Amino acid sequence: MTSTNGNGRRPSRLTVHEDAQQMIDRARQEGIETVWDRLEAQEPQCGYCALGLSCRNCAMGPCRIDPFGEGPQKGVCGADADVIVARNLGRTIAAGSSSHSDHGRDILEVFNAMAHGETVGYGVADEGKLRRVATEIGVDTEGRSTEEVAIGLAEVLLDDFGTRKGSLSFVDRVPAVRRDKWAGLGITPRGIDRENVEMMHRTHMGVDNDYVNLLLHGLRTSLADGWGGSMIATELSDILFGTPQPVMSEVNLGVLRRDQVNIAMHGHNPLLSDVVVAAADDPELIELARSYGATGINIVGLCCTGNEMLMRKGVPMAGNHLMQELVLITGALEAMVVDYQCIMPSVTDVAKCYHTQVISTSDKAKFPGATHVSFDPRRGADIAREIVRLAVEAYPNRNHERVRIPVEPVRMMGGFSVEAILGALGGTPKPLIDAIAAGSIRGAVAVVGCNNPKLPQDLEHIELTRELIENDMLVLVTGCAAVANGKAGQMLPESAAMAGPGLRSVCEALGIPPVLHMGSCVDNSRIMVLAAALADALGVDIDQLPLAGAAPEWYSEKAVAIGAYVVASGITTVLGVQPPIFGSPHVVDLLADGLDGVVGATFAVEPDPHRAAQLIHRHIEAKRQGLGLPFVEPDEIREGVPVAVAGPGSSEGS
Ligand code: SF4
Ligand code: MSK
Repeated sequence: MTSTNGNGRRPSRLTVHEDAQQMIDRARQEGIETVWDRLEAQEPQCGYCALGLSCRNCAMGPCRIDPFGEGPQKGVCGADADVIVARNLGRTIAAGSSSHSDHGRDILEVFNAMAHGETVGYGVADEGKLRRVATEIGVDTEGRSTEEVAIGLAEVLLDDFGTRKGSLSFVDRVPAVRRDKWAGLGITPRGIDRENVEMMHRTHMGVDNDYVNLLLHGLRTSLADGWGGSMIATELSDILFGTPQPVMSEVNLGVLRRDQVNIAMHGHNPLLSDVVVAAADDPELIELARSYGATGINIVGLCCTGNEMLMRKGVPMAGNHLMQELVLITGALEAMVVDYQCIMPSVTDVAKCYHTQVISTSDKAKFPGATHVSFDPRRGADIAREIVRLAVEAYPNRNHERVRIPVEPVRMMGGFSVEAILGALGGTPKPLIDAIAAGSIRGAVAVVGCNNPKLPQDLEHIELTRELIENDMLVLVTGCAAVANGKAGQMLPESAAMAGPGLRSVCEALGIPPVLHMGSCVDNSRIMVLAAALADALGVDIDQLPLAGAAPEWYSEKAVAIGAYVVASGITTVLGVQPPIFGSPHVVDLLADGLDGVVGATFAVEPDPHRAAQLIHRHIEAKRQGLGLPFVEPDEIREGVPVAVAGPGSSEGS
C-alpha cells in the first residue's frame, strides 16, 4: 500500500490530539495509507453531489442539475432541483434510521430469545427497568416472572417494527402537545419498518414529487428512529446489560498495554462486546496469555461499541471514528473485533501491515481479509471465548520492536443515563429545572456525532463544548463527541473548574462533570427522554425549552437521521459540516427557517465552533425569554473568537 500521506500536511492540521498526530507521522514513515490520504486523492469532490443535485434513482439517468442555471434544470424524468435534493435527503434519512433500527431489532431478537431461554451468556441485568418499561407500555407485570414480563415486552416491541399499530410504543413519552403537533402534520411515526419502506417508495421515480411532502415524510421516518428503533436499542440494552451509572474510565491510545494482549471492540452493538468483556476474565484464557509471555488481556473500545462498554463497565476507550486506523498503527493490537457501522473497509488493509487479526462477527457485515466468526446468541459465551482465544494466539506474532503506544491515558467519567442523572438530582428533574430557572444553568446542549476528515479531528467538538460550558450551558454528549471531550479532559468532576460560575457551582455540588456522557449514537434517545421529562415537568412543549443540539463533525447517514428527529422533536440543531442540500434554495429555506413554524425548531450550518457557540447561546437566551426566565439580550452575548477551520482541503493545511 502506498501513501501520499496528506501531501506533507502537518499532522497538527489534521487532528488536535498528540496520540493521533504521532500515529499519522508513523503511517507516513511506514508508507501506510490513511483516511486523510484517501480524502486528498478524492479531491476535488463532485460539486453536483455536494449540492445534492445529482440523481441516479433510475436508468434514464444518472442526471444532474446545473446550479448556475446555464445547463439542465431538470432530470430526464422532469424532476427539478427541489425534488432531487429532497429525494436524496429522504433516502439519507431512511438509511440512517434503518441502521439504528436494525441494530435495535438485533437487540430485540436476542432479548426475545433470552426471554424464551434460548441464549447462553445473556440475562436480565436490570429487573427494575424491565418492569418499569413493561408497565409503561401496557404489559401486565403483576405476579409475573421475569421471563414472562420480558416475553410480553418483546411482543409489544416486535409489533413496533411492522404495521399492526398506529403509533410506536414510546411515542407516549412525548409531551401531549407535541404529539398533537405531529398528528396535525401527519408525521406521527406508525411502524419503524413502515416509515423506512415508505420513504424508499416515495423517492422512486414518479411517486412523491412535492419536496415539502417528501421532507415531512423524512421527519416521520427519523421519528421512527429516535422514538422507535434507537429507543428500543437503548432501553433493551439497559435491561440486558445494566442501566449506566457514573463510572470512571480512561481514554486515548494510552489505554493500550505494552505487556498485555490488546483487543479493540469496534462498531455499535453491545451484544457481542458484553460477552467478550466477560470472556477476557476467563482464567483459562488469562493463563494462555501468560504462557505466551503477556501479563493479561486488555479490552478497549472504539466508536460506539466502545461507548456502550465504557458507559456500563468503565472499559477504557481507545478512540473515536478517525482513530480506527491509527490504533492499528500502534502495532500493539492483537485483534480488532468488529460488529457493524462506521468500520472503514480499510482496517483490514492497515491490519495486514501488523500482526493484528480483524475479526468480523455480524453475518450482515463481512470484511474481505478478516476472520469471520459468526455471532450466534445461542452460543454467545462460547463465541466470545473463541474470539478472545484468537486474539491471545496472535500475541506471539507481535513484533515488540514495532510497538509504539504514544501517550498516557486521560481519565474521564461516563455513565450518565437519564436514570443516573435523575439519581444525581435526588430522583426528580426539579433541581435541574430550578438551576435553569435561576439562571445558574442557562440551558442544555446536546453535542453529538462523528468525526469527518474534512475538519481537524475533534477541534470543533472541543472548542464548541469549551465555549458552551464557559457560558454556563450544560453539555450532553454521545458517540464520537464524547471521546473528543474525554480526551480534552472536559469530562471529569474537576472539569467543573472549566465552566462558568453558575454551572460550576451546580456541578461541584453534585460531583458531576459539566459535560455528561450519555452513551452511544442510539443513546441520543436518552436525550429525547430527558427533554420530554423536562417539558412535562414544566407543562410546556419541548420546543419551548432552552435546549439546542449540535453535530459539529458529523459524517454519517445516521447523523442526518438523528439531526432530523431532534429537530422534529423541537430542538434546533447546528451542523458543522454542510449537508448536500444547497442545490435547492427552497429546501434550505424550509429546513433553516420554515420548519420553525411547523415543529418549532430548525437546522443551522456553522462550521466555526465559536460562532456556533454564539448562535446556540442566543437561541437558548431567546427560549429563556419565551419562558419568562431571566435572559441575556442578544447584543450582550460576546462575540466568539473565530478560528481558521482548516482541514486537508484547505490551502492553509501545509
Ligand atoms: Fe434522472 Fe429522474 Fe431517473 Fe433521477 S429519477 S436519474 S432525475 S430520470
Ligand atoms: S460511531 S455514527 S462516527 S458518532 Fe456511533 Fe461515531 Fe458517528 Fe459512527
